[in-house]
Amino acid sequence: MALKDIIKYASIFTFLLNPNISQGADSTQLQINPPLYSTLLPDKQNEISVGPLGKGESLSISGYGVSGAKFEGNTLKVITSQFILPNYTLDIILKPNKSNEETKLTFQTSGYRFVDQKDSDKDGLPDSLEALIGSCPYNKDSDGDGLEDYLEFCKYKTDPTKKDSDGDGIPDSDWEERREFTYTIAAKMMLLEPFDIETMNDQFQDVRKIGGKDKDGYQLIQIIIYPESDPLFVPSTDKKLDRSMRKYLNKTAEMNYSKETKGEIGKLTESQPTNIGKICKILEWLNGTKTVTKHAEFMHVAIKDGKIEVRSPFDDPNYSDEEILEKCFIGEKMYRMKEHGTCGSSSILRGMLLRAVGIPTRVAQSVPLLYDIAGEEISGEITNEKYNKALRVQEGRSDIWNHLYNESYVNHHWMRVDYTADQTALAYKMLFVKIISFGSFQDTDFTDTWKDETWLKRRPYKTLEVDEQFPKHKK
Ligand SMILES: [Ca+2]
Ligand SMILES: [Ca+2]
Ligand SMILES: [Ca+2]
Ligand SMILES: [Ca+2]
Repeated sequence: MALKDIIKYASIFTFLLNPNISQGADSTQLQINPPLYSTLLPDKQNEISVGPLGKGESLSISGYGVSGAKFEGNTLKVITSQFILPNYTLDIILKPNKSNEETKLTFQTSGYRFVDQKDSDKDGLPDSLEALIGSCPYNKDSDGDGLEDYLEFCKYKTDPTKKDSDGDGIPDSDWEERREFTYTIAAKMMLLEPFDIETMNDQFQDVRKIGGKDKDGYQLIQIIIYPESDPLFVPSTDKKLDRSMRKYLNKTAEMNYSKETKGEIGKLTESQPTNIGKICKILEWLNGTKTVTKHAEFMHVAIKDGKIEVRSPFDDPNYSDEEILEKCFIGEKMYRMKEHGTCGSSSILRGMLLRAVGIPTRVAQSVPLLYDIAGEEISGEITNEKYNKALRVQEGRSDIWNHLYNESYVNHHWMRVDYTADQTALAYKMLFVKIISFGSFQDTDFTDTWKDETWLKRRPYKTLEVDEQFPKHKK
């Protein structure tokens, strides 16, 4: 295959692909940014058709978040593992045969493809996509049924142009009715504070309180999880911020950063014009940092009046409390040392870095939907093979199990950013229930209810009942 052919065919898709081509001795490296709207979905096969390939030629693919790739005929199937959508940079390595046989190569990815990014009503769906699905580009809720076009399209899979998608007389907005077009898991959970119904309602969850506080302080919550939700995030160069988001750029006691750090991170991300490009760059940087096994967990530490207080001492005799705090809880220090502790600590460092480049970011706390503790009874079960494997994998575990991550505000929606390390498999399937999102540990004190010594006696969360529902209608 001749290099000119690659350039020629790749450039056909310049509105979707941004090829940078370099030629090595025996391979041609074609670096593409997957098309803006081609969402590469975690744990799904993302197809990129390449070819036809010449005899003896082969292609391989690698990139951040790519966990595997294989060819079927002329289709390259890419499997991605990280829940960061959708702007991966993939390196496609083409090994041409030596016979100079002419081969044409085209790149096309599955998903949505659009030329422009204009989003007149700022609902997260670009005008061109709204034209395609028939919704109004100047109205966030085209059919006036109370569900935004964006959520009907990405989460509920109902028709954004009909108040009553299945014509049975019950509007789409009905709490149960909106579950009929996609697979959902319903659960009843008991939660201790802190939790927050407002931030619990997001692109993967519908949540409401169904009871008051019982004598032990638990409140009963009903939650519907939409694990098949495919949020759409359009990479944007727009720097204008929704006013209410400014507080998620603030420096805090833990997400602090110096002028110098801001400058360095700015440099690191300056090659990326879009917000999602910057997020990817920062995640790549974080991948290169070290995880330390110290213990400054959020349940030991609180922030009062901007001062970090250690509520229960850390258990490492080799380090002072102050040193452990610096390694695990203070953004600027972690950045300088290129170190961080567990997920809570990573969420501080990641949050700090994203804020430093002007992307509003907060921290989210989540808990497993099901927890395997001997003798604990939960009514109902999950038969969906895709999800039941992800449940109860923590067999025998009796310590506090939870996961913190970040959410960044991108194109008028909060986007869940990165699920790290061993939690990935569980968390990206959304079978962790998000219980609260917050701008700083100053606003949310976990130390009263999340003490590990009282864990088995007084767990902060407990699932009583689960119930799944497969879609009743095909879209
Ligand atoms: Ca729109
Ligand atoms: Ca609607
Ligand atoms: Ca509708
Ligand atoms: Ca209906």
